[in-house]
This record gives sequence, structure tokens and C-alpha cells, in this order.
Amino acid sequence: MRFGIEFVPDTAFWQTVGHGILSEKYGFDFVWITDHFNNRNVYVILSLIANYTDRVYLGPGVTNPYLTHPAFIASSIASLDRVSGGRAVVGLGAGDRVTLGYLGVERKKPLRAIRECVEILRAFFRGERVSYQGEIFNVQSASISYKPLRKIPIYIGAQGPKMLALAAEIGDGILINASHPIDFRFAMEHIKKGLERAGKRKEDIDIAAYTSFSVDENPEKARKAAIPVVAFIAAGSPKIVLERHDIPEEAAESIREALKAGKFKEAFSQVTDDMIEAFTIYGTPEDCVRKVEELIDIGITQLVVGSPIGKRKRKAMKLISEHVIPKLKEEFRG
Ligand code: F42
Repeated sequence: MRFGIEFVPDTAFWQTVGHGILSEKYGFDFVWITDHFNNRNVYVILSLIANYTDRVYLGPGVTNPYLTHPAFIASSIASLDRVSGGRAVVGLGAGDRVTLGYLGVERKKPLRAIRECVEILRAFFRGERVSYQGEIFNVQSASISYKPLRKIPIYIGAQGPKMLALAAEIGDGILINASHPIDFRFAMEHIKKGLERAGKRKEDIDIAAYTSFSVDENPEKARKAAIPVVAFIAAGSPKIVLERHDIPEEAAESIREALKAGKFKEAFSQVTDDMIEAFTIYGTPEDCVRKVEELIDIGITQLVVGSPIGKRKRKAMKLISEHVIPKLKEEFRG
């Protein structure tokens, strides 16, 4: 069992970098930094964290090939691998449709784009001169003048059935943006299909629960801290996810409208208990351990604790380090 942590670099540089450095001290194995063009740049943050850590793996969680060409992802990751002494990992996904929409970037054929991007990345990482004529990307006799220090694991962000299967087929790992057992049972069905297609075993890939996590000794504080994040998740969830959790589409739509209008208080006040249960792991450290155990039984091999983590991030990280990671490591050795 591995432990990762996600940070959204939307505050001062040194805050995210400080949290990244602390993650290593607190026993996390992976630091994932989200990638949105309107936040602090993901590779600047990752390089700074690399400079002050020795052990933790570092990667964008996730970048996308629409805004950043695969060649540029390859050179950024190879550079990160070198400055970190061999600790870079790639998190790759189709990209957030809303954020890409601000720039008029259309997410055309996402399955094809991800498959091609992975093939191009691997060729660059091997240090080859790359010629690749795909449906989406066309690379002609291009090379990068340095290689990463080691084979770079590629993780793919996935929630939909086809993307989950593709991620299992071609990825070294999968980052599943969900927190509830129902979603992971659904995911495992499709992951199995992808593994079969590739003749791979479950042990060949790292299946990560990229969760919304909120921990506090006082469960009510943990619950409250989760509400703003849950509002955004509910508003952004596709119909099939809402149906899976019996959340009325109109309820999510109403939150979406309020958020769009900048009426945050109104949006947060519409978050229901059902939404909080569906979209976050929250509570005391013991509550959180119990919920994660269920996900491990379903088949996850990495827990990523994501926003909000807790009302106060550092305090929550300490709680996870002292009461969640050791307990789960003891129960699930290896
Ligand atoms: N997105 C960001 O922009 N930044 C982040 O930091 C970020 C972090 C992140 C972490 C974990 C994670 O799981 C996702 C994360 N995302 C982030 C979101 C990510 O970029 C993707 O938007 C998300 O993972 C994609 O979700 P999805 O698995 O539902 O895939 C989408 C594309 C989808 O619709 N999938 C369908 C499916 O069944 O899986 C398939 C769609 C399909 O069939 N498309 C056809 C095709 O050929 O590709 C045709 C469509 C066409 O073009 O007409």
C-alpha cells in the first residue's frame, strides 16, 4: 500500500512547496500537484519541492496533452527526473473541460489523444528520435537532448468506463478521482477489462484512489471543511455518477448555477449529507481508516489524500501521518 497527497497550487508558492516538503517528513510516498493554467505552474512547484526532498516521488496530477504537447510534457518530466535524482512520475488525463474551454481548446477524441500521448512519451523517455503519425499528434524526427534517469511510470486519470479500461491497458497506474466504494466497484469492473485486453495482471498496475479527504479529531469540523470541495465535485459530476449515488440532477444543477454566478454561500448551503457521503472521505482518523479499508478490500493500492485534507492542512497532515498511515501500513503490509 502506498500513500500519496495532492495539492492544488492556488495559494502562495511557498505554501504549496512547504506542504510538499512536509509530506516527505510525514511518510507520504507521492506528491501530486494539480495542473490548471490559471494556478501556479505545476513544474515550477514540483522542481522546488524536489530541491528540498530526497525520497518522495513527484508528478503532475494530472497534466493533459491538449494544452501541453506530449513533447513538452516529455521534456518537463525528464527535466524533473534529473533535478529530483530519479523521482519523477507522470499523471496524465484528458484535461478539465471547463478550464480548457476558457482557452477555446476542444477536448477532441480524448481516448485516442491519451493513447497517442502515452506512446509518444515512452518513445521520448527511451531517448529515441521520434517519428509518430497519429490521428491527433504528428511528430517528425524529433528528439530531446537528454533522457530521464530511469523508466518513468505513467499514471492516467480516469473515471469513465472506457478511460478506466484504457488506463489499465496502457498505463503503469490509474488515478481514480472518487472517494466512495460504489465508484471503486464500478471502476474495478472496467479496469479488469483493460487488463485482460493487455494480458496484464492487477499487480502490474498501481490503482490509486484520488480522494477528497477531510480529517479532524472533531468529525463535525472535518465534515464542515469538506463542504466547499463537495459543492464543486457535485456540480462537476456527470449524470451517471449522480445516478449511482441517488443524487437528484436538479440538486447538482442548482449548485452549479450558484457557483457560476459566484454565489458561493448559496452553493455551499445546498450541499446535502448524501453528497458529502458520496464524494468525500471525512471524519476522525479512525473513521477515515475504516473508509479506506473498504477501498483497499475492493482493490486500491495507493491512497491519495486530496482537498481539503482538513480544516487546517498541516494539522490534518500530522493526524494522517500519526494515525492513518501507520494503521493502514500495519494492516496491509507490502
Ligand atoms: N484535470 C485537470 O485539468 N487538471 C488536474 O489537475 C486534474 C487532476 C485529476 C486527478 C485525477 C483524475 O482522475 C482526474 C483529474 N483531472 C484533472 C481530470 C482529467 O483531466 C480528466 O478530465 C478526467 O479524468 C477524464 O475523465 P473520464 O475518465 O470521464 O474521461 C472522459 C474524457 C470521458 O468522457 N470518457 C468516456 C469514458 O467512457 O471513459 C469516453 C469518451 C469517449 O468515448 N470519447 C470518444 C473518443 O474517441 O475519445 C469520442 C468523443 C468525441 O471526441 O466525440
